[in-house]
Amino acid sequence: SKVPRAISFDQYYRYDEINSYLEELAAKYPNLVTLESIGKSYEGRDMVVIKISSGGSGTRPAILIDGGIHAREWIAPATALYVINQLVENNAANSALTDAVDWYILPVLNPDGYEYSHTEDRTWRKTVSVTPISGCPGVDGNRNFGFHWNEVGASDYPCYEDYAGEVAFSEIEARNLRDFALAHKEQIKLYLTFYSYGSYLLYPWGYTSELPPDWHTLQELAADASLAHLNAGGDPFTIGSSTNVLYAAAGGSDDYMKGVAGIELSYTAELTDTYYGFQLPAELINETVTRFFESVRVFGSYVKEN
Ligand code: ING
Repeated sequence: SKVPRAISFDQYYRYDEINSYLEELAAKYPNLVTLESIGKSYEGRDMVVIKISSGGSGTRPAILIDGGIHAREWIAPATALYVINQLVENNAANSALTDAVDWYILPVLNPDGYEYSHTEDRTWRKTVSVTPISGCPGVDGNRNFGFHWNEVGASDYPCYEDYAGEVAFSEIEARNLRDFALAHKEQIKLYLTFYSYGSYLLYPWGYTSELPPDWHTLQELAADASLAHLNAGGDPFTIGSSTNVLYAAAGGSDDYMKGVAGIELSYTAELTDTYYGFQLPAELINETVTRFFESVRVFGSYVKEN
């Protein structure tokens, strides 16, 4: 697989290039980085979680980040990759974020779909698994998690973009993330999943308009993260529960992490912008990811201090 000459944030990378970069980091920073395959995707690609930990033998509070469950939302893996880059290769400046907190980052949760969106169809959203209707492959990964699955905002029809799947966790990618999260649920204090677009910071629930009992904490932390983004030159985020500020949709990973895995702080970040939509030009990656890293800092500090 190709190794990028040096990682940069003025281009989008293919799946192999992303994994090569992670391998390069593991080789170069063995005291900070370990890689774990959490299983294979439908088409057999390894799903690689990078663990960034400066010590503590797995006893420190941790943050779980993923991106790219929706294939076409390319800025999501790019942002996850930038977080990795800053925590590892710029650790001297960011050591406060890794001296007491561990980070588990899965930059591409739907690698088959991500590749398909590069090679076949730039607008592809779903996984690529076979469904009961030939000619309509793929399940919406963010409708496939097993908590109030398929109750609202999802479709039973395989040809639709928000197809929930035949059963909850029909998709191996969702199962792999579930199993990883459940195995580390005591340690993980905050879950952050990257999407585009529209500049939202969303918290549960997506399955109901009712708010979780700790919504105030979720709201305030998101407001702090949004302020940091604004101060870095970014848009303000619209903040609220998914149902109340965007739309109702059950089966999302954020609802599952809070509702089943017990990770109280669970967020969906709909990254910038609103003009280009999914096809954010590569020239805008750098400002998008550097601004959002300021929000990540806020989440990291909170986990460290609480
Ligand atoms: N966004 C999310 C989606 O899966 C979302 C937003 C998540 C809505 C959870 C409700 C619940 O539809 C994108 N960009 O697809």
